[in-house]
Amino acid sequence: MKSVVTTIVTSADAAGRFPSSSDLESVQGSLQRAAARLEAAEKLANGLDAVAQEGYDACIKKYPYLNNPGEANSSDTFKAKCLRDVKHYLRLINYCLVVGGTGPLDEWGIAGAREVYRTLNLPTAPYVEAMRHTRDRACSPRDMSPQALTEFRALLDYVINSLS
Ligand SMILES: CCC1=C(C)/C(=C/C2=NC(=C\c3[nH]c(/C=C4\NC(=O)[C@H](C)[C@H]4CC)c(C)c3CCC(=O)O)/C(CCC(=O)O)=C2C)NC1=O
Repeated sequence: MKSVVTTIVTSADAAGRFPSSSDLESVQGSLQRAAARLEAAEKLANGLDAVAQEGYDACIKKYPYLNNPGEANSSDTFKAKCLRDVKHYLRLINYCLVVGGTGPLDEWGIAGAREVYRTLNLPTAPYVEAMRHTRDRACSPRDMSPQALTEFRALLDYVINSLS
């Protein structure tokens, strides 16, 4: 799985050189933020179901037409898949917090996602809204420390930007 460490070592290796001092600085920066990321991962994991449900509810509230006949939230199966998808993104964010890189999101949640959603006729704006709601709703110190919240929000923003 890709992490900041594997990414840097692999690219230095591919170029046939040792990691440069700026490479090492970025590894060091990532390790310094590791405690905050792990805190965010733990808090998110504890609340994952509730956080996903809230994000899902917020996106359907913003786009109620999705409940109309034939639309993507119109049956129990579709509703369950939508909630599951929101949960998938939060879980991928959780993995990213643990590894310290965007690899899991890139590989499983972003690369090729647009094509899949286009083929299934699923709009991406509701996904973005679920992530935006989660980002704006999360707060410190209620949910996590300020540093942990910064790490969590950065990954939510990453998904928002990638699917917008
Ligand atoms: C781990 C990463 C991962 C992701 C992200 C993922 C997404 C994903 N969502 C899917 C379906 C789906 N996703 C939704 C979702 C929604 N309905 C709405 O109203 C909203 C627009 C949206 C929720 C925000 C729906 C309705 C389907 C079924 C569409 C269909 O069968 O026509 C499918 C097609 C396969 C299936 O039906 O399960 C994939 C691949 N799968 C993965 O493995």
